[in-house]
Amino acid sequence: MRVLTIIPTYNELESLPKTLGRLRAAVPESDVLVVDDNSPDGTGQLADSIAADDKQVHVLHRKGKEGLGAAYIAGFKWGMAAGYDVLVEMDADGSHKPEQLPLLLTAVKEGADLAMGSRWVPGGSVVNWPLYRQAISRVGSTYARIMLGVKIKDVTGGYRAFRRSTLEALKLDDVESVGYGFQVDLAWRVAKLGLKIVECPITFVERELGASKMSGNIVVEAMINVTKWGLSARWAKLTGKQDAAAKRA
Ligand SMILES: Nc1nc2c(ncn2[C@@H]2O[C@H](COP(=O)(O)OP(=O)(O)O)[C@@H](O)[C@H]2O)c(=O)[nH]1
Ligand SMILES: [Mg+2]
Repeated sequence: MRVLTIIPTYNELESLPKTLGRLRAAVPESDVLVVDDNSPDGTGQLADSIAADDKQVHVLHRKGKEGLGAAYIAGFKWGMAAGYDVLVEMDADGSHKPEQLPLLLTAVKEGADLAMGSRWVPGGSVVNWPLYRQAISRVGSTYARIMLGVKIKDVTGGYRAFRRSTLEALKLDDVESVGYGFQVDLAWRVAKLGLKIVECPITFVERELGASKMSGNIVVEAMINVTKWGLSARWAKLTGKQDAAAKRA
């Protein structure tokens, strides 16, 4: 299995080298793609200098900050074109412990089409995460679970391993959401296709360096989208018609 771990970055100058070092040590067989949105702090250049010394590290430079979703989609396309079998999503800030990546990769090896790191299954946990962030995550996940009828406990989580065929089955060009909405959107699309999703317990550690890019707008966007998708899927069921949202996969 050729594995590519995709790390999106925006101003992660302090965190990125630590996370990359841990990842390369913990899972040396995984290649890495840093997707940088022209970070003003020079993260992109730092990634280039690391890549110059390590042929398993690659960098994709984008013109400007277009959000996490757009960065991942560009990374997925790069990885699929390069022939990887498994594509991993991992934050740059150390919140997703590289040492736990083997859990996700094992789940994929054992048949999962999508393995998701989960804070909210037995064995999962959060460290140093402010209570208000935990509340947003738990309430948001529960709301999405009810609205969309998915069984996933941590549907906004961003530590994931996709089997290549899973991404090939999704219409990636239709995915517009950013931030949490993007993660919910992808998980829902995979669930609707009836593919096998496995949640693996992880320990999510709040970043020690740098600042979060999550904003109120991103949370509101996710809530509005989940409401729209859920209502339109229900409406389609009631009227017996397939609506645009229900057809999307
Ligand atoms: N390329 C890119 N990366 C982003 C963008 N927004 C966030 N990220 C990265 O996405 C990951 C998660 O973001 P973070 O701010 O830690 O979100 P939080 O953990 O929910 O507070 C980090 O690696 C960020 O650098 C973006 O617009 N473009
Ligand atoms: Mg973070």
